[in-house]
Amino acid sequence: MRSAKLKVLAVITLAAAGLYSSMAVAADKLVLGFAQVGAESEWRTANTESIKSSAKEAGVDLKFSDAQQKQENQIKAIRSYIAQKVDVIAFSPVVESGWEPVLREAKAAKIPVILTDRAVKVSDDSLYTAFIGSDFLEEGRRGGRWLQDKYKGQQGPINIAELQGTVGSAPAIDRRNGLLEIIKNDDRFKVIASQSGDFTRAGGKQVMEAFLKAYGKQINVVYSHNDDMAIGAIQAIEEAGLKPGKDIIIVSFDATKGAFQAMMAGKMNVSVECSPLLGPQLMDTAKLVAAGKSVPKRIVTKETVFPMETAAATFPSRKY
Ligand code: GZL
Repeated sequence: MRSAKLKVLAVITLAAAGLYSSMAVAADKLVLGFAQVGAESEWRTANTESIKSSAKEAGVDLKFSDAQQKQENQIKAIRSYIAQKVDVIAFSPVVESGWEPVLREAKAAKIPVILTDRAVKVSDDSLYTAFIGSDFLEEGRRGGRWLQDKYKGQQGPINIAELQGTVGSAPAIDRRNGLLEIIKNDDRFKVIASQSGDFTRAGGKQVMEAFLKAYGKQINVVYSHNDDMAIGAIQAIEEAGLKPGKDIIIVSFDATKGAFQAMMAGKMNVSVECSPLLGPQLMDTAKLVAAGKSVPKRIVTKETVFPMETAAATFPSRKY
């Protein structure tokens, strides 16, 4: 009887020890709550993949949500991470404004917040610990400089139809401002139309159809804030019997696989790189922040410009 009781006691002790050690292991795992914008573009899909695969590789317990491009859904997700008492919160803000209340709640709960991809406009930048992402203003300047080189020595007018990204989002605001900064002193260039296609292919096609109806062959250049809208616009241009990349020059952003395929087909002239592969930097930064280490407030991703002429040679090495 005694030995049986001893055996039971031993089993319970071992099990408890086992449970404890697994809890201890679980307790060691960083818990990161990530509120993603949505799944609106090829870029976003690659960004989500980078975050999920990097979390796995880094041994991070990732809680992930997709807001379908709605700010209220992102705020809800952040609130749920606060309630779950995660170690770190990270998100890609769908628009720049409207984040102060929920960021104050995270601060009150002593949960650090890391921004990835897009920035926020807040009165107190202690509400977030770090921002990992591209310099969209410089991306816009790169698009403007490419246009200046393309039209070097040529007469105007050079009429630009602009496909804007999500209204109020940092990439849409800054890719526009970067272009305007470069062309403001070159009166050959004129933005004759500008409308949001919300970063989606369907949105880009729909807006381009309207532009073609209103301006037709007056349009010399499409300046699209991302490849998905540019690919939608390319479809609309072809359906109108015009040749994208020749009759209408296509300037785009992201440098996704879709852009390389369009450039290799001669239908897109340039894509300014905007890397979605932010996962590894996010995991490294989250671990440092959770360990109470200091991290740079601003971590800028390194990027370049891909013209159609080099697309075929570059494509095999592309990761997204
Ligand atoms: C840019 C990112 C943008 C991409 C779009 O960092 O926020 O959102 O350019 C995506 O393709 O939808």
